[in-house]
Amino acid sequence: MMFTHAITRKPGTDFASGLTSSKLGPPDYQLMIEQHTAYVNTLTLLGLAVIELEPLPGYPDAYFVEDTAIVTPDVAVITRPGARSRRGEEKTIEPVLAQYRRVERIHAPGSVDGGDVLAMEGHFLIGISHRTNKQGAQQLGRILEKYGNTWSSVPVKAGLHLKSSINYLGNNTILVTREFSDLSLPEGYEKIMVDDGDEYAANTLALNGTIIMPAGFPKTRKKLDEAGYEIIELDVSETRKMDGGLTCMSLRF
Ligand code: CIR
Repeated sequence: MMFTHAITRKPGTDFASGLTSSKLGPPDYQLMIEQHTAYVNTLTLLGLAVIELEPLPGYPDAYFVEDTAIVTPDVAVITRPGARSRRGEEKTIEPVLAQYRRVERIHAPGSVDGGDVLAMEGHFLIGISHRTNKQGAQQLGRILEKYGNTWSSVPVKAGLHLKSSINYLGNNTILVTREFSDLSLPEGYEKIMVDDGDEYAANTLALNGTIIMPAGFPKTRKKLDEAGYEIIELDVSETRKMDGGLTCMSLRF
C-alpha cells in the first residue's frame, strides 16, 4: 500500500511523565523535539503529507498517535486505549480521520491499542496484550472483516505491544524477534529474525518502499541491506526511553 498521509503530534513538555517501564533514564525534551522533527521530515521526504497536531495537555503519551486508531483504505477504527491515563486521546484523532475515512469505534469493555495491530496487506495480526483485550480484538476483527480483510490474534508474550517485536517490511516479509519466530503466518509469508540483543530494531517502519529503522543496530541493518531494502536510520533514543518507537509516532494512511 502506498501511503499519502500521516498524522503526528508534537511531544508536550510533560512527555517525560508518560507511562514507561524502561530503565534507560530520563528523556531530554530538546533532544526529543529534534528527533521528532527529523522523523516528521523523513515522512515528508517519503512523500507523505504530514498533519502535525499540537501537544495535548494532560496526556503526556498523546504523541504516540498510532495507538488511537487503525486506518485501512476503507475505514478508520477509533480505538479504546488500554491504559486508563490514555483514554481520551482517541477523541481528538477522530475528527481528523473523519475527513479522510468513514469511522467506526471500539466500545467498552473492549480495548485496543494500535500498537498491537499489524497490517500485512489485507491480513491483520491483532496482539492480545496488557493493552488490547480479547473483546477489543474481536470487535476490531469483525469491523475489518466487514471491509473484506482477514485477521488472526496472537498473544503478545514480550514487549509492550505486538509491533514492539514484529513488523511488516513489504514483499510478504516480516521482521521478528526470537520470541515470535514460531508465529504462524498466512502461506507465502517469510520471516527475517533480528539477533538477540537487537530486539528493539524489530520496530521498523516500512513506508512507500523504504524501511525506517532505529539507529544503532548494525547487525539488523546488515540483514536488511542484504535482503535488498532501501533503509533510512533515525535516532529515537528519547522515544525509546518512554517505551515507544518508530511506528508509534504516526498514523499512516
Ligand atoms: C505507553 O506506555 O502507552 C507509551 N509510553 C508508549 C506507547 C508506544 N506505542 C506504541 O508502541 N504503539
